Amino acid sequence: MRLKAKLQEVIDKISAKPSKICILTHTNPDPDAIASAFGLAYFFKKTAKAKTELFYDGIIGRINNRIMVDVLKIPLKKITPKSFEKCDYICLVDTQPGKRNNCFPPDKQALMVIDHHFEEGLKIKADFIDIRKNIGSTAAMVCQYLDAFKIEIPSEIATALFYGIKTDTDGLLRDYSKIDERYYRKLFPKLDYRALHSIEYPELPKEYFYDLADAITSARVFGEILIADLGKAFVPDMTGEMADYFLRMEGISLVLVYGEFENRLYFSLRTKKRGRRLGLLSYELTEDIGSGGGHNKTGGGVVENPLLNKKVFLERFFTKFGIKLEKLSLFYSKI
Ligand SMILES: [Mn+2]
Repeated sequence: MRLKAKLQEVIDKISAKPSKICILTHTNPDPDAIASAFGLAYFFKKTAKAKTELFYDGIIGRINNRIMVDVLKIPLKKITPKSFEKCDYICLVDTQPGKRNNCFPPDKQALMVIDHHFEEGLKIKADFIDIRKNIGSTAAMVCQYLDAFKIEIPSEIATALFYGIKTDTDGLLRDYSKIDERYYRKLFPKLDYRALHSIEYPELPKEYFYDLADAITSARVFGEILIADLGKAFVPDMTGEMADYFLRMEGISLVLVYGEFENRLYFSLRTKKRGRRLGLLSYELTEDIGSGGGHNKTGGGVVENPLLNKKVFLERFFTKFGIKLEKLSLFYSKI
């Protein structure tokens, strides 16, 4: 098997001397990135007896994700300027060197790059590159690695990987592949159901409801499109959370939610329709003013310097869908 042979080369390389392997997620890690880092660390532990450290450089915003790290005891740490010095090798999960959603110096050589996002024209330097854009989650790719070496997956890692696949594919309903489906089913008997429930239905901070109120009062509709402005979001991930929520509104097929956090504008796009290519759209909407990406039915990104660029971003979105400002109406006046 080709994949196994390629993985074996990595294992041989790191086993040659005692080494520390650092695993880096994207800036504000989602469950798929967190689970992939956790699963990959276990892979190294079992195959190479290697020491690992798990890093991110932004914030773990979504309350579910914080609880996930907490209850599954995932040793994910915020990176410091000195962290890379401690690493003999660095792996990136759910992101790639050169993408703006991670802090990895693009000229540096990585050990492994494992991702399922679209990005053209990046020159990646790594011993092992596995980038598959037709797969729904990085977590399912890590499951494949564990499977290739017949490694039994303990409950806390199974729960993390399952939640990673579940959130990235919306429970196998969006942008998923046969591989996601296979491991979603395979992991199911191993789950810690109590932990999973506490991750999926956590207590929510008051700030969550303030943002929810802002989202609802600001929401405007234009045909099947809903746009909401959170003003200042309490965490960047609130845009995704609210976009998922609004997509459940009847008659709505495309949602844009944006909000400011620490002088940057974060946005999320969601659709129910096929073929909208929201990842590519996010990329185009942020050209020269930020960064964006995603998949078919989900997209998102960041706009730098919102004072200057928020208008540019919104105008691009309005132009793309032929939205006229005066035709936007409050969503509740439509019902
Ligand atoms: Mn992912």
